[in-house]
Amino acid sequence: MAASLDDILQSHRTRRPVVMGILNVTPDSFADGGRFFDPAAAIERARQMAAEGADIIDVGAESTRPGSDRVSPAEQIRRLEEVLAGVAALGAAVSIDTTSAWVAEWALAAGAAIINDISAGRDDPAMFPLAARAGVPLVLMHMMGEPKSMQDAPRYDDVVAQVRQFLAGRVEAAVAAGVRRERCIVDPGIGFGKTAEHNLALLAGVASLCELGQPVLIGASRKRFIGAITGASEPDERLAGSLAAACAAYLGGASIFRVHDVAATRQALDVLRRIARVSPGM
Ligand code: HH2
Repeated sequence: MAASLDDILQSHRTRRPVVMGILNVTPDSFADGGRFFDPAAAIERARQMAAEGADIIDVGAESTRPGSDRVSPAEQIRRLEEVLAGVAALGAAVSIDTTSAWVAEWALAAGAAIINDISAGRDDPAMFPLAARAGVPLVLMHMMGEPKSMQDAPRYDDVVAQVRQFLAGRVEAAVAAGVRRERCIVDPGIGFGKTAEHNLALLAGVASLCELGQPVLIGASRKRFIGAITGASEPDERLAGSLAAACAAYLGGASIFRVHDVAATRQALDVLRRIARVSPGM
């Protein structure tokens, strides 16, 4: 059974691993760009991920890979039009990966139930009021700079402390705008304005992010730092490294995982959860 929205928002307490499958309706995402641009292929891919145990299908129509250009809200809606309702009918909750309140509002009306905003409400001042009005879970992600330029020599004094402080501030800003605190999910934004060392520090420092008291989401799947460490140059060669990152983050307290490989992640985290249950020290 896919997790309910309540299960998702309680996952940091229950330790239920929540798997969010990635569906990019884009011609250019780094790992699967173009493969699911066709609406029928996109819905079929979502159906497969739901069957493999995805609790959430994260649908995005704008690639945010390093160096990417922005996609207008109207074009995002055009790409999503023939896909979203079909995906929402599958049983898993749908999250809409956008920084535009207009796109998010359209997607919620078409069946989405979660907003995934990688700008954490900074791109569009209408996003927090929308999330408050709609009463939906809201993912707030850390990003240094913006996708076009974020990998140009990012620098931090203490990446974990700075990301934590940023996320705490965005939760307070969302709450001030009327979003209920228990509906805020935080995400350190692996790969968004971070070197490989920064990403590793954040994965090792998940426990500190969990102290904010919100569910923590981690999106490390197939990302470039795994290639930098292992030499796996193609994104689809990075499954084992992606699983290691998800497992490490789970042990640190993260409970929601945005991934390309749903079946493998589901299996790894379900086994890890059972081991953790019989091992009080884990
Ligand atoms: N990463 C990407 C997109 N959206 N959302 C959250 N909350 N956390 C993430 O880490 C995250 C995200 C990366 O996007 P892109 O480069 O388009 O590729 P893909 O969607 O295949 O991961």
